[in-house]
Amino acid sequence: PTPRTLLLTGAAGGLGTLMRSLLPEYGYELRLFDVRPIEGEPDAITADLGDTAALRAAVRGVDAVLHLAGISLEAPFEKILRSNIEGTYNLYEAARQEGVPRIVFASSNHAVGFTPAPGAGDPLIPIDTPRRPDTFYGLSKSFGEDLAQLYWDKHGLETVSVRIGSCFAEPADVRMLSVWMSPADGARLFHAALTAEEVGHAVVYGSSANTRLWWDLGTARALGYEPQDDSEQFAGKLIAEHGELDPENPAHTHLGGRFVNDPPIWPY
Ligand code: NAI
Ligand code: 15L
Repeated sequence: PTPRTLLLTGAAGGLGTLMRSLLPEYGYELRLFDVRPIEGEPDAITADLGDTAALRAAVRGVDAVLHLAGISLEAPFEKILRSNIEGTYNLYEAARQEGVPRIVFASSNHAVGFTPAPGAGDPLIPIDTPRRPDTFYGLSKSFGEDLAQLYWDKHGLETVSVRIGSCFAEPADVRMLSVWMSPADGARLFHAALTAEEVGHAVVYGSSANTRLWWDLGTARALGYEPQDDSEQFAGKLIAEHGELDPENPAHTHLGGRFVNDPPIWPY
C-alpha cells in the first residue's frame, strides 16, 4: 500500500524541491523538514538534524521518511560528522522510537566513487561492489548504508539506500551521461522504494536507463522501478562542448568523477 504521510528531510534543497513538486502526484502528503526555511511553506519544520526533540516530533505518525537532508558535497570532516553521520543517526533513532517502518535514504555514488568506471564491453558495476568512498562525504554515505543495515537487523526498521548518480534537470558534463537520473525517474524510483513490499535493507543505484550506464540497475528494478529516460539525448551537445572522457584523467575514469580529486590532484 502507498504510504500516505511522508516526511521529506532536506526539503529546501535541489532534490527536495524537485520531489516537492513531483511526489504529490503519487498520492503522498508531505511533511517538510530542513534547517533552511522554505518560502511559501509555513508548515515546514525548520530545524537541524541535531535537534533530537524536533526530529522526534517530525517523524511522529508518518508512514515513511525520504531522508535527503545533509551536506551534499565534500566538506571538512567535522561538518560531515555533524550533519551526515550524527544527523542520520539522530533520524534513525527518532524513527525507531516512533515506530516508523521505512526510510528511503539518499545514499550516493560517492560511497563507491573510487571504483573504476567500466570500459566498453566490461560488465556493469554490481551493487555489491566493495565500498570505495571518494571523500569524507562518500564515507558518510557508506556509514548511512551500514546504519540502515544495523537498524534493519536489530530493530526491523526497513530502508532502501539509493546510491543516487546525478539527479538534476539535465546532465551537466560527459560523466553525467552515465550516471544521470532524470527528476521524473527519481520520483519513480523513490515511489518504488517507498511502496515495494518487504525490502529489509535494499541497496540500489539511482539513475535513468542511460545508454552509457556504468552500473547495474537490477536491484532497483526488483523494487518495481521502471526508468523511462535516457541521457543520450544530451550526448551530442555535451561531447561537442567538453570532448570525450579522457582515459588519463582520474576524474573521468572513476564513478565519483571529480570527487576523487577533492582536494584536487588534477586540473578539472
Ligand atoms: P542540497 O544541498 O541541495 O540539499 C540538502 C538540504 O539538506 C539543504 O536544503 C540543507 O539545508 C539541508 N541540510 C543540510 N544539513 C542539514 C542539517 N544538519 N539539518 C537539517 N537540514 C540540513 O542537496 P541535494 O542535491 O538536494 O541532495 C539531497 C540529498 O541527496 C543529499 O543527501 C545528497 O547527499 C543526496 N544526493 C544527491 C545527489 C544529486 O544528484 N542531487 C546525488 C547523490 C546523492
Ligand atoms: C552527489 O552526491 C552530490 O550530492 C551531487 O551534487 C552531485 O555532485 C552528484 O553526487 C554527482 O556525482 O554528480
